Amino acid sequence: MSTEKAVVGIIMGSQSDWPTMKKAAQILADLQVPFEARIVSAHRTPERLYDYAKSAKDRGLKVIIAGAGGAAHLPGMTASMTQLPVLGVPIATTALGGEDSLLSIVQMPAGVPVGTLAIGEMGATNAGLLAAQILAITDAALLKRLEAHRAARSAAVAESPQDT
Ligand code: RP5
Repeated sequence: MSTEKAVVGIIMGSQSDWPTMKKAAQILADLQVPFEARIVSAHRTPERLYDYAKSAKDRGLKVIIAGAGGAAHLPGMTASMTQLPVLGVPIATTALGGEDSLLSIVQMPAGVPVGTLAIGEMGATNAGLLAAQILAITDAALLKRLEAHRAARSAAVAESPQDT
């Protein structure tokens, strides 16, 4: 993890969310975006959530990525206490496959937005990329790294399928 001051905060409701949320961390590390990762539970550590959301902007964070599963209140509650953009990642669940997480996060009533990504690792990766794209609006060097990342992915696509 970078020792530079974090500009992206990755928060998650449980240690069990980390295997998913570490995809967001990985893409941010690849793009050299300083981030921090914390466990902050809306229902188990509500005071930690309050302190985190209220202090985030003053501590220098610019975007928050929040992952949670089940009745996933963490992204919405975080968004209610900060003006920083909050990107929500629905964690896949065993009971309902993550549709519970998705609907809990995406159906925010008008007025307090959460930018909701796909369920699971795809969503976590894209949350990392989207956070970087938001930061790249005012960071030309980061924009170049994003362009290189996308170009490398394009270059990796073969023109014709091969037998494996
Ligand atoms: C949510 O409950 C967490 O975000 C996690 O996805 C889910 C299950 O948590 P654990 O029981 O694994 O701690 O708060």
